[in-house]
Amino acid sequence: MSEVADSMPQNNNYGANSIQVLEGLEAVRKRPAMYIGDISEKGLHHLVYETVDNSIDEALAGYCTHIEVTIGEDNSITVVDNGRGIPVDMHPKEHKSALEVVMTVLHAGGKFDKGSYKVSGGLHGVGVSCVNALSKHMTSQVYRNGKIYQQEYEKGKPLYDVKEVGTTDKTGTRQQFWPDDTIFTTTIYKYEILANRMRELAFLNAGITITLTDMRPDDEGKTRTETFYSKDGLREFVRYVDGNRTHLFDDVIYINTEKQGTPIEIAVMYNDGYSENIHSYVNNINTIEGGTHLQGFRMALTRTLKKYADDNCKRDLEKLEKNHIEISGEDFREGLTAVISIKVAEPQFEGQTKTKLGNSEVAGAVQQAVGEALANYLEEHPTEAQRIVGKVILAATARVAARKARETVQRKSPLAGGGLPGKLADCSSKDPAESELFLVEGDSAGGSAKQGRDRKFQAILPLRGKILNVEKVMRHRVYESDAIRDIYTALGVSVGTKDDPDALDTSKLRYHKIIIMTDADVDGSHIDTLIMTFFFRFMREVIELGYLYIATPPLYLVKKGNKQQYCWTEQQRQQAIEEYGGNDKNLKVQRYKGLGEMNAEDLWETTMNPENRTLRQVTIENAAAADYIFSMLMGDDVPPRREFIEKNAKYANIDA
Ligand code: 0RA
Repeated sequence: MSEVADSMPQNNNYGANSIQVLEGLEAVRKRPAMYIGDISEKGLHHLVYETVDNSIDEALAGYCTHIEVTIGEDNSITVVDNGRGIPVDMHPKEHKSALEVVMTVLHAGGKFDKGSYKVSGGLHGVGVSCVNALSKHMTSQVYRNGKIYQQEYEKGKPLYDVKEVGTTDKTGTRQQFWPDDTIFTTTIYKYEILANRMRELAFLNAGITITLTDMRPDDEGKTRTETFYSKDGLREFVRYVDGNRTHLFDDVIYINTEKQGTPIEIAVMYNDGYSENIHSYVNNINTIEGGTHLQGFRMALTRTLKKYADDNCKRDLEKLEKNHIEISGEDFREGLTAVISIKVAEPQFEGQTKTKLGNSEVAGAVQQAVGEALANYLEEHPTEAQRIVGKVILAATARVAARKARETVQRKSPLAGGGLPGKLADCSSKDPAESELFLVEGDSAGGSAKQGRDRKFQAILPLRGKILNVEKVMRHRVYESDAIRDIYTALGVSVGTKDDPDALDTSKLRYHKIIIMTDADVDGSHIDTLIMTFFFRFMREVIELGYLYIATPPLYLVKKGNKQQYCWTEQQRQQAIEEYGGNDKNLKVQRYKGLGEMNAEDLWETTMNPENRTLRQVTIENAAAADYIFSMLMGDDVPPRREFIEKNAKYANIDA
């Protein structure tokens, strides 16, 4: 994308000019998804990140300490910082105020500041002019030179030249925008989504204070404010995400250095769990698909720990050898939680969601940094080093035991060799794109679902009772669980992680909609969570591809004579009662206690029929926040779980 305004002369040649014309803000409004990812809730929140990122850049340059984000009562967003203020003087080439150029020209963000390179930036790094283009109204104010300057825009077009509107003794920038509801499918901001990102930004950029305020009154008429500030940065971040787990030792292994011009910051903790949780960032962007920085980290971890064990733990290794157990890379990462944050001047983002770092030079830089720092740590902390090695040996032993268990289970299974589980009522279609698998709580609801479904594209797998809590058991228990084996054999894949020989091959998935269908009660919600935890820890790609859903069965049936209505909320129930002339004894309100109480036809009409049903798609807004929440919901510590459930019950249709 080039830095050219949308007012280039029109001509009929398909030359450079024509292409550049398309790069104006009109192009952003024509194809918004190309610039901000999508036009749904995700893209809507992206507007805030894009705006805040400019202030973060100003902070990283050393000129800004406070950023205030406010959700207005009218769902506008205001971002105020105390930086130097965007320059307002005339831009030599454009003959416009620099502020106007920043606000109306694509990619003009860091153009005036030659001293520092722009390291922050939203996922798409498109600049605040995109936010402007996608807002029905935007107001920019700059506090600078003792004056307040202002310009307003509609759909990215200035309403007047930059003007002075007052005086001030402060410096900084204030941006307020109202997202365009003709572009976005929703313009209602979610506090939690913004809070998770602001918390993350505060951890990633130690020393910056970010406040988030929601002016929309809640049920009790109250507004809400939180301040995010981290003195210790990643050290605090890793303690926070791993806070619900029990640690091998209390230390955070911390690295903060620069190698080959790449600033590298890493914090590591070891817990007594079985999963690997690495959260990696490049220029404050969560690289969920990993990349070269992660490669370098893993390589250094494996090599350094291996060398330490070879030099210091000969006896233990001999024992392993006797039992024909070889340590593999993943054994070094069991129970490891890490946050990796690096800054790259010209990042190359690859992969399906453009969140995989491709710069090859980064692997070596990170490997060197981690290799040196970790070797030092191990030498200086023999007790902690012993605990890590002990854990690695246990992991290797358990992994070999798990493989044996799985092989035994597969041999025992009459369906070994690609067969499908006996409980599965499969669909006739073989096209994954149109096929749906319902994971149904209980055999009786499973029966109704089998009768009610459209067998052409809907398959049913009944699950008896609660599935295993994978957060709390060793891998082999996961492989041995009947219900979990039924799920992955029905899906046509095997359980695994990225480096595992049984890595998930998503091209083999037999269904592209996997729909969890449980009762609308506490047990049902618990089963939803257990199944989501399984997918999050063992088949995260299924969620990332958008294949996991939750069905929403109705809560009530309101009936009078031959009229009836299904209701999903208390409000709908009241409305239906009113419509039918109020509560006389001829009126019947049935509360569905479970799916089993619905007959096959009702279940089809309300919950399974694509024409009528509402599916909730399971998404990962923020991987670090999800890690924290899953480990908390499934962990041992009761008080935080109770608090979370009490706070969120009203969103979840749970009646306890
Ligand atoms: C370039 C130069 C200067 C400030 C900024 C950019 C700037 C941009 C934004 C966007 C949001 N908040 C911001 N704060 C500052 C100042 C150059 C100078 O004063 O010499």
